Amino acid sequence: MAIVTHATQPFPGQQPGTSGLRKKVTVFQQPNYLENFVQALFDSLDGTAGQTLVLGGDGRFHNRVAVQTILRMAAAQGFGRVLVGRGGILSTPAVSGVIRKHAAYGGIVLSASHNPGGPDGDFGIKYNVGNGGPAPEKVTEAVYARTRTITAWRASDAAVPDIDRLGRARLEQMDVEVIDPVADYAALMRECFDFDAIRRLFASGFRVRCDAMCAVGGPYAKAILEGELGAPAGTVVNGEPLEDFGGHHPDPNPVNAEDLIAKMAAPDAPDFGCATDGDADRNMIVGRDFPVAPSDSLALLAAHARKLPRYAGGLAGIARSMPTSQAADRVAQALGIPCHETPTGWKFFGNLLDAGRVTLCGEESYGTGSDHVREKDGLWAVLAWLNILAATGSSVEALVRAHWAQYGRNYYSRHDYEAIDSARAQELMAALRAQLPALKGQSLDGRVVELADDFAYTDPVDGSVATKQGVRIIFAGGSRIVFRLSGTGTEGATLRVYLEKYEPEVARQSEPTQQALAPLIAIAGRLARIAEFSGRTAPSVVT
Ligand code: VG1
Ligand code: CO
Repeated sequence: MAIVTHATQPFPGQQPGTSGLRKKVTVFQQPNYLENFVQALFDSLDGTAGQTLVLGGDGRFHNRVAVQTILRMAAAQGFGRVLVGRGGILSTPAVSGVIRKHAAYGGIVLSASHNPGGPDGDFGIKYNVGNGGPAPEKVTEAVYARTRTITAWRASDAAVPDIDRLGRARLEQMDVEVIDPVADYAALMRECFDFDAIRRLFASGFRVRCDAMCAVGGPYAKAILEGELGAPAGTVVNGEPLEDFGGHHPDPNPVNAEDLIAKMAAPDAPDFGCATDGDADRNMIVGRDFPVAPSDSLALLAAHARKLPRYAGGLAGIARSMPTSQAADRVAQALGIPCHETPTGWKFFGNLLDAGRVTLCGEESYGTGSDHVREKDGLWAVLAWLNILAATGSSVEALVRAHWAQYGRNYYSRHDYEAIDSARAQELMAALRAQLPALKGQSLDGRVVELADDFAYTDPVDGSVATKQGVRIIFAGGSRIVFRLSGTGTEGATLRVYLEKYEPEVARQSEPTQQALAPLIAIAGRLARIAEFSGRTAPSVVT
């Protein structure tokens, strides 16, 4: 068998976004498309000879084809070993954990995460570095630069070993080790949480509905919740990963997980509801008729972290993405620890975690995690909640309301205008930016603008700078409006408008969220001329 060099030509637009390269499946199916990107990645890595690579994906359509191709290319690149999840399956947090546990060089995650799948859906590829986290921008930029000059890719022409059977085989000089996708991850969860306490909670009759959205979280949730923790069979629903996610949008928010929201609002609702996304790094937590805002979830986990074995010694710090609400900041302040504000995307948390500056991280987009891996982790968040509920004997709603009473409530919502015209979206942002210098000190509907800028971030560890990370308008008293364009969509542009209002008074903490935020929503629409630029009179998704 031989290593064969295939001539190719660059494809435009192979630029990784917020989290890897995401395109329609049909784009990835073009000859050389995936190969070019993977070769560009390999070309920009140093010293891969003899090293270990981790490989797996969320099982969406095209996953298997891509795994086979990448195995052949990794053999040509001279990797010593590839650890591949059985059936090509590994959740994003599991990849991160496996890279760390086995001191791998890095890993490749095949997923477009929360984007829909299937032949007409999306596919994606993401590279994680040796700390287990998403490649920082200097790596993704080097890969993108290479995709623009690439002329050839290399692969073994040998048959790829069976990836459905655990064990070790050879491909050229490389070992292909097919691993149980769940084992290492489950071991890590046992170190983080008090499994006995959660077992007792289930034994007491506590009922959970865990919706894996026909995505990769299913096998993990089944093995851990039903297998280890004694939750009754049927606790995990939609637990088989399907290539098209059953035609659903595997994004755990109240809009896409409406079935879970309905079940949790029914008279016989379980005590706790949760959902995970396509690659199982996101989570949604729902109490009885009580969805928890992700920003609140981060703040609450931080406030109760000492009840969780891994975090019993306290937290070094917290980090949240800029658009995430400031609820966590208040907890950090009370704990006397720093709270870092980073651009959107988990890659910006990596340095802070590696440097030991933060222990918990979170994003408003249903992402929460900690220093146990370098990705957000859906099932980790679910288990953290269950552990806290077991330790406090409280309901979800009671816990959240007690949190608000102590720290105040940050009313929060995100409005998405999806698949709008890209050029018009750019114009909208440009027009907003042009207004920024004049906004400071102005009063908008009686609210004084304290700060108006385009968020820029200097990484405190390596000094790298990220600019244009979102327009933010901060009012006296802490209310905020943030505007940014999505970096994960595959159709036109998506405008995200993030709205936040702080309310310290318990008596005023029970208003419907959209009502509480209505004055800010009106200001946002007017300032950004959303209807005019987007051609829409209402957002397509409100979370
Ligand atoms: C979105 C979210 C962001 C998240 C990213 C990847 O990015 O807003 O918080 O990190 O998705 O999540 P954007 O650029 O579309 O706003 V995952 O679960 O899709 O990889
Ligand atoms: Co995801």
